[in-house]
Amino acid sequence: MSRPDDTQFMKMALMLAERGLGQVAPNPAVGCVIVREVGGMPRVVGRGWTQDGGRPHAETEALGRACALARGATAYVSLEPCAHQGKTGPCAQALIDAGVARVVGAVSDPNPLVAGRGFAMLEAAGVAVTENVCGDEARHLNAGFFLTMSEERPLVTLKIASSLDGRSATHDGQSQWITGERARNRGHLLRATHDAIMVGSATAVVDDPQLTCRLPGLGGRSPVRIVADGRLRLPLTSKLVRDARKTPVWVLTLPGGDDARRKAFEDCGVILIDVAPGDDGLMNMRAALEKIAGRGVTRLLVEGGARLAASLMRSRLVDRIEWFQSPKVIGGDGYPAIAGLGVKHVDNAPVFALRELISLGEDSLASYVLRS
Ligand code: AOF
Ligand code: ZN
Repeated sequence: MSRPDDTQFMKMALMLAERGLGQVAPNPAVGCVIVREVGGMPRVVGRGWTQDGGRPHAETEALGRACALARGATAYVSLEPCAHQGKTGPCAQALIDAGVARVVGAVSDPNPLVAGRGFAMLEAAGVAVTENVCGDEARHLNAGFFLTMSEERPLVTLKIASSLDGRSATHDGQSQWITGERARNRGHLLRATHDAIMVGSATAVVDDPQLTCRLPGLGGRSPVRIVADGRLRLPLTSKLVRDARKTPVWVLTLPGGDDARRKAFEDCGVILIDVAPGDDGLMNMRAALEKIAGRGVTRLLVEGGARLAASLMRSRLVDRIEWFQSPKVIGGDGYPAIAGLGVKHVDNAPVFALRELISLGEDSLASYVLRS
């Protein structure tokens, strides 16, 4: 049975969990808050979240802070505590050993090693368990982990920066800067909370981007950079290739091609990942995402360009859109943010639901999720 304070403390656990996004893959980002009554009032006696690289788990961290105060307390966990033996013992057992009286969980862990066993272990030891508190929020937060478990692909978030009329560049290709500094900084924050960033080869060739997180203090949080480049058009002199040894670069490419060119990329530290073509001879995006997930990516940020965005959209592989919009109007002779989708009937167009809308100076950021 849930109690009045449960939602409030679970929200706290979710906020802690969020700190791990982009840092913990392939693990989920989990938060844990341990609460006990002190003088008739609930008091937080331990907080923890999944640490960089995915270990220690959130519960270990929180129990370590609470020490003896965990006895008789309630633990709020944003994901079912694990039941398997990893580098350390199961978190469910650690909660039992610490004498926790009640565990409130947001959502069960889809990992087949856990999948209900964590809650069952707790109940078998006499710990009271309340499930499904803030379940939707917890699933939203760890959608990347859930998708890798259920569909063997990462969560795909498309980032777009466009004019008011959805153009990402003028007719002669000029795109710097459509949105202002605050929007660009926010874009860097998005990078930090994803495991990898992907761009198409045209964007990589034309813009020569670095695709790193350059926010003060978050420089170490740059994710893997991925270029979808079927024909290996990326110049060896590009910024991406030049510092591939510092921040990893993966190039998704069609099998075959020039061996010497492949070797030249590999000599620069670039990881080449072969992706089979679809019926149209182009890279099969579903297969590409499976390869990326197989290497541990749960949250993928796609930063353009228009054709990569369209091919993912056509394959129904875009889960979320982060749309930065400036108040400038470029007009129909500019480049569209998303290339043609071949939608004939409006009823067949992909539909997204607005989740959040914020102002960033004179620009706006609208966050959408795919409407299922
Ligand atoms: C928890 N708390 O903070 C996390 C959990 O490779 P391992 O041994 O670290 O286990 C990874 C699995 O543990 C992961 O797939 C997921 O099922 C669970 N993650 N569990 O109790 C945590 N991150
Ligand atoms: Zn655990």
